[in-house]
Amino acid sequence: MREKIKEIFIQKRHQFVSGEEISKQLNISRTAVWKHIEELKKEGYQFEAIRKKGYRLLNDPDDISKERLKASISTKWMGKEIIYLPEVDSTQRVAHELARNGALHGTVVITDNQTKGKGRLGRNWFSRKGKGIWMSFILRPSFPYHHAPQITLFTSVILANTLKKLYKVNFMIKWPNDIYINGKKVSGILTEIHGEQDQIHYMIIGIGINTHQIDFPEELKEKATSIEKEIGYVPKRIEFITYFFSEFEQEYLHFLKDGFAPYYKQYNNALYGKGKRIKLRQFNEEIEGTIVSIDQNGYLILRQDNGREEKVVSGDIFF
Ligand code: BT5
Repeated sequence: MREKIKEIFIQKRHQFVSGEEISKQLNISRTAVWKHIEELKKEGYQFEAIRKKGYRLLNDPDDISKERLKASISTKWMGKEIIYLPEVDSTQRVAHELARNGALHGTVVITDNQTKGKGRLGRNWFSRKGKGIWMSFILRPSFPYHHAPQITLFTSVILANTLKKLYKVNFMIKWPNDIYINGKKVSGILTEIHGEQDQIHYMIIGIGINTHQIDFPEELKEKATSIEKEIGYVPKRIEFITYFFSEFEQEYLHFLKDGFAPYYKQYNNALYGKGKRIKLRQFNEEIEGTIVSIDQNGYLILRQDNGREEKVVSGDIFF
């Protein structure tokens, strides 16, 4: 209900809307309308209230409701179908459920508050209410299973390009799936695939981006940052999402046609930790070496102490 009230105010921005009008339109009592408005104020909405005229919305909070997203996005398939949930455990879970039930390629699940965000390998993703972009989208690609890891790398390039274009800051990519700025993580990507050896039924790409967080929990303080913290002003989530969807849709066509090769140079230019000595953890194994680059397939090339170069398909890097 609160979402609907929000939309009435957003649509009639700069005009007064009376409590009576809303109560009639939504078939709820005027006391209920008043209570919702009080709650909206707590979310950052500011109203001017004049007796007999009603309420007028004064500010433009960084809202990502479905109507707002729909009005802003002009892509053909990416985000054409949007499921906005004010709160959810994990957008990944919902996207899997939708995909199993036949949801379309490009369907997006997005939330303002994720209570049990997932990282890779069972790790947690911290997603505070209103402080980031927490979304998952469904892809139904025609390429074979073994190309799937490249889509994560491709998505990292599109994300880094979006951040660079909108905020003029140099974002780095930590192989394979993290976006870094000034040595701290600002975004992570989680790709999950459902399919068989030679065929992908669907993929879910989950993206978490810290847009507004200023304070992080103790365990993340040293390693996480947000766009706002880095650029010094409040970014608009809707602007980011709109730009990212349009870039992703456009570039995805090239990716389908030419694969990862056209993007690997951009990835290498942004590769975090090039020339640094690292430990790479893969399952229960650890390899040490120096990061050289990534190759056209998206494999990480590590130089070992004996001078041999090793290609790595997956794993976690520790500096
Ligand atoms: C990732 O995992 O980086 C993938 C994160 C994907 C999150 C999105 S949000 C929308 C969608 N729905 C979900 O449920 N998930 C996806 P990984 O590489 O495993 O990194 C996880 C690690 O990053 C954690 O163990 C923490 O150390 C750190 N971390 C957790 N939350 C963070 C945050 N908000 N910012 C920066 N680092 C964080």
